[in-house]
Amino acid sequence: MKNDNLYALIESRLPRDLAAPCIETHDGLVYSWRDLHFASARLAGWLASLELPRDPDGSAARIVVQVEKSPEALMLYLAALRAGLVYVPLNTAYQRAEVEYFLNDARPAVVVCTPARAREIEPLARAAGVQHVLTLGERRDGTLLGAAAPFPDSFATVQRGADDLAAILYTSGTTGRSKGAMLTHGNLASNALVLDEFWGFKEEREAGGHDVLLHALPLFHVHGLFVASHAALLAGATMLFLPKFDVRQVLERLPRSTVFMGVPTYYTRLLAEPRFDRHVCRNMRLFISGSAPLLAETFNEFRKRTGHTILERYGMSETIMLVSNPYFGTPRDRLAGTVGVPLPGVNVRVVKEGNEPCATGEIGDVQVRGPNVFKGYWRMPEKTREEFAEDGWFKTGDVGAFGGPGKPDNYLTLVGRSKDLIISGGYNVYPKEIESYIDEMAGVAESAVIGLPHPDFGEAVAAVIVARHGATVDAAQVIAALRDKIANYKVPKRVWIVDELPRNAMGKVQKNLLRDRYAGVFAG
Ligand code: MLC
Repeated sequence: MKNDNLYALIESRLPRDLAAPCIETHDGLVYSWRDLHFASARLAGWLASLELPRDPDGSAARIVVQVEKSPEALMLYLAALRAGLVYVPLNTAYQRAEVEYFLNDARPAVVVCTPARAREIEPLARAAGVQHVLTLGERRDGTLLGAAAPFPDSFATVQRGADDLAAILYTSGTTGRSKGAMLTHGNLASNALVLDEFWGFKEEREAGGHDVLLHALPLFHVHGLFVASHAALLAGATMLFLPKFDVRQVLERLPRSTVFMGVPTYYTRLLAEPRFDRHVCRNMRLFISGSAPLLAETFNEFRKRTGHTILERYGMSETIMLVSNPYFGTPRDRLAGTVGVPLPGVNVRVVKEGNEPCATGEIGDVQVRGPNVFKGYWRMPEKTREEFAEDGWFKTGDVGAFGGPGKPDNYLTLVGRSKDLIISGGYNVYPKEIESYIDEMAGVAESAVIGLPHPDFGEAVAAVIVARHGATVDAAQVIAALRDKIANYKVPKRVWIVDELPRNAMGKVQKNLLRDRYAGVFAG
């Protein structure tokens, strides 16, 4: 019987020479494919030995992981797949209250956190009923690897169907409550296979080439974990692992690399570096950008400086990748300002009221259907129903058009969002969540959180606050209080205290006026 477990696919693609380098770390350690396969087997063996029962509703046990990036973190993800558990990665920037929410929502059986935060996280995990709490540090420290050490370096990957859950990714929502997007083995495998061909990994391999992926993204979101790592794992490519994006380290490694993936901030930071030029990029075949809109200015400057044309693509936690500019064809087929064409097997439509299709060039809501589309939000059936159209298409929340002046009819351009969402340095921030924390603070009557243009992060979070009658609110204190509660990238970089918020005739806060008023504050 065919095993649809994603790891079965990865295993089938392991290079014949298992001694070949799979991951090279920033400090010069080299992990072979054998290391990856064997270590993930030991970890899977340990996970299986825990004999974690399914929930009464049939859900497989969850493992929540909040650790820094390391090869072992990737091995742990692969081990969770192999053991048939549901992997739930958390951004390391999440603060206590955020982690507490995720633990109570995901109800995991196992939690792995950093040694540095064990004292803080373990009590939260125990309070959420978690029996197994282990730690994993960036330098193979912590309790996890010791627990797995006695287990054999082979493990028969657990049988899973395409529709079985592989991961839950938390995405914050318009209501301020984060939702867990449930991704199946089938979602992940189908997307990885499509990208293997669409982005030329297969062609490169078949032509006898060897891709080297410079991996500078975090390992807890779709971009770094699913798109970048899966691409390399299926391609047998070597990954040069950086713990985080660092211009100097990227410049040092680019001459040895063939593929790089990043958010637009990575590209603007590289362009700010005079040493970044054609020579540094001499072995590169592909630069991919995603997670946030790439400015045409960055696209053009990059082409001028390096001779390479950035390939912009479009994805999200709920759908992994859905649309991409082409790899094959001429670089001129990659169009600045568009996210490209629907990926093979993925259906994308732009609709207006009543799900009526829009004409070419007409702006409407972007919806998607296909094997990449997630199964729904973890234990939120109503939310899931709301986010799907009656005929089963997923409403992305993005607004855009196919075609239009000067663009081929099958190219999608995104022009906005129907949801109130800020994307800062490639991270999604929902204003409602931040507003709910601010509105709870003493002396605050109400607040409006907005995204403002920012030269480094694309957009930055800012807040406009009205104090209660007779109360004073201090902007610096608001920022300091938020730092303890929410991930650092969500904390407003500027806070203004005003007498009132602009409202329209319906009483709705006019955030567009606030965005106009403060538009230039981060400029330059
Ligand atoms: C860090 N800071 C940010 C920030 N990242 N502020 C706003 N937005 C961000 N994204 C702030 C911190 O709060 C801190 O402020 C200061 O910058 C330094 O922190 P740092 O951690 O040292 O920053 P740095 O390493 O420079 O990080 C910036 C970054 C990082 C751009 C390299 O944010 C990053 O790697 N982003 C990628 C996100 C990503 O992977 N997205 C993919 C999501 S998947 P202070 O005041 O405390 O000093 C997805 C789907 C898809 O969206 O399609 O891909």
